[in-house]
Amino acid sequence: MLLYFRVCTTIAQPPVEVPSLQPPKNEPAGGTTEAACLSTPHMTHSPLLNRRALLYKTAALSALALPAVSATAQGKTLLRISTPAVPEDWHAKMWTVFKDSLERNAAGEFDVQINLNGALFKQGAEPTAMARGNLELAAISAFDITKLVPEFSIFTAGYMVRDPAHQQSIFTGPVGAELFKAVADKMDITVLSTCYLGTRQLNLREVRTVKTPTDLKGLKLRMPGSKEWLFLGNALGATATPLAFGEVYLGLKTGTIDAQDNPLPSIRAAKFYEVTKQIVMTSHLVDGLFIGIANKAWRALSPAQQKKLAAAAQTAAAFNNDNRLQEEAQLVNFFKKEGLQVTVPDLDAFRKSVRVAYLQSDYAKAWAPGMVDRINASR
Ligand code: KDO
Repeated sequence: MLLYFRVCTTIAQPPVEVPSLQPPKNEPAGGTTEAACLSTPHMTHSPLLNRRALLYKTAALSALALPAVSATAQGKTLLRISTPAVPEDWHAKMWTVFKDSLERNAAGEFDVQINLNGALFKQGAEPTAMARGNLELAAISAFDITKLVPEFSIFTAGYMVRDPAHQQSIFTGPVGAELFKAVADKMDITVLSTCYLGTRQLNLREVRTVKTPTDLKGLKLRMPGSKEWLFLGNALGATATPLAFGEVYLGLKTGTIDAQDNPLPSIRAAKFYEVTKQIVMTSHLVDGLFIGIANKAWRALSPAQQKKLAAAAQTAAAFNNDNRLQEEAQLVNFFKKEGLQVTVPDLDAFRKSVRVAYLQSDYAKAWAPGMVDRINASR
């Protein structure tokens, strides 16, 4: 599986001419995201989406007045990266691998600036920062993409993707190509590779018997700040509450939240195990991040530079994927040694109830006909 996984998704997107339609939301780091404040139910063609699209179009058009790409005093092409990831996590370390690869293969051509911990842009604000010409690269989530590409919400649905190999087969195949084309058209972002963020599990402050979704009733479960994330938390049976990643440790420590969900490697890297007592192996989301570059920056590169950059993104994703998979397989033992209880619930009960919640939701209305079957059939 590890070998298979090494082959990262690389989708060479055709240049996109139309300005993209993405809402402005790159506010200074910290606080909850714009989306967290928007609690109206998701509608494919809701007035909210139209307003968002209009605001985004305005931002994109004004960005066209800016130089196509930023250059440093040394004449290097500036590549700014922003991520909420903590330095210890693989999807933070992979950016150093990306930078090293470019320094090796394109010496003196790029100035790669890596900003971790959401220090440059707050979590989820990266796509708009890219549209405004303030950021060149980021690893964006399906949840962020869904805001402008509603059909992408199929990858925010619990239990849709079976496992990491299935995830790679989807995004290296025709489904991935189709959806990344939509990302390029609507967000003006070229996806270069797909990273496995890990399989999300529940992580509780106090020990609780959890067999079925009913057992999570009343549990204040922190989710990232958007209505798509909150939908997932509520579909699991808990009471979802939004909080930025950087505030989760304190929230667990002080008890303002009862639980959070993240893949095991992130629970280790962000040290959430220090302030929690249980991990419930719900495996509810095989989560991914997509390394994307703003098309304005992408189009300003020569074909040779594009090739080197795409290769660096593949190398970085492969580094993340391999290490994360290896670590994920060993972490249950680590958490047990740290004194946490690791329990397995009735997975069928969770799967059934979460699937029903999504299939009956407005999200499913935006999924292309037959897409669930195509995803299931991806090998
Ligand atoms: C989180 O906030 O729980 C999450 O895991 C959501 C992901 O989409 C991603 O933003 C991730 O945080 C950050 O990269 C921090 O690991």
